[in-house]
Amino acid sequence: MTINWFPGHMNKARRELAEALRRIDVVIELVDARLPRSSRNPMLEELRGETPCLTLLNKSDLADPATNRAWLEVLDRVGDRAAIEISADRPASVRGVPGRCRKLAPHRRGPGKTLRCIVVGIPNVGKSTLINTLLGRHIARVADRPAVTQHQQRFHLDSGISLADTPGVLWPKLADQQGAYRLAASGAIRETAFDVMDVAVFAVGFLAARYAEPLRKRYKLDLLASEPLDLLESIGRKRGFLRRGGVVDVERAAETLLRELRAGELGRVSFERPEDFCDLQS
Ligand SMILES: Nc1nc2c(ncn2[C@@H]2O[C@H](COP(=O)(O)OP(=O)(O)OP(=O)(O)O)[C@@H](O)[C@H]2O)c(=O)[nH]1
Ligand SMILES: [Mg+2]
Repeated sequence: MTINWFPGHMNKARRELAEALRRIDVVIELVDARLPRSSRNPMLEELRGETPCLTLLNKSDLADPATNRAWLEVLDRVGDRAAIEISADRPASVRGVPGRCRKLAPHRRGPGKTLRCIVVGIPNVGKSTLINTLLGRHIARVADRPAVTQHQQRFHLDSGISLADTPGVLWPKLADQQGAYRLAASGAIRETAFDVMDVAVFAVGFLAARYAEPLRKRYKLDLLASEPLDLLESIGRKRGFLRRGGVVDVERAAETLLRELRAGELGRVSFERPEDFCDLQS
């Protein structure tokens, strides 16, 4: 699959991120709980140097709870970072974020000192939503599509913390094609940059392998065909997506599957588990 990863503003965002990281006390890294590895920006480690990092598994409401726990265990093992799971529908899960940031930068405690934090992450992962929850107001612009925030913007919390919202950044090369498919299936990449059919074929094949029962139930399928394209065709047939002559509209089935998967209508789905990565085995 070829994905046009790096439109002009993404390039600019990378430069801005590198620049912004120089005056920062704590990096708040948002990853998508459904794909914590593939949604993590590999450039961040290189760019942040020794600045401590709080990793937040966001959209945890859409991911498998047991898999969320498994990821937190893995992420907790890594040196100067802390990790917690959060979701926008549970503001209480977000409340601990300022305290965690303070803990990571004890030298910035004291009267008159502002803790400077930056929120980074891939497009559409929920950075602006997190900032709004922390502020208790809808100030940062939010929408369910990638590349909504176009410029860095700084906000102040009452508790002496400043937060910078940043545009989502994807990286130019992706070594792992599976990762690219997961990102596209999760909604991190603009639909104009990939082939919907390709990604839906990946997604339905993945669901048949790991979430067969929810897939069967959602689309009222008796048996799951072994070929992903046949699966999409049975979904289209069940939904009555027929073209003239009774031919199934497989494209419409593909779009429907991706939309419903992203909205959580197939239940809580994690696209990757720690055991899928050999370097994460303990
Ligand atoms: N289910 C779920 N949806 C969320 C969560 N957090 C954010 N969203 C939704 O995800 C979409 C993107 O949220 P934004 O806050 O605009 O994401 P962003 O990271 O700022 O995106 P860019 O500015 O485009 O990089 C919106 O539809 C949010 O409502 C969450 O915890 N769970
Ligand atoms: Mg945003």
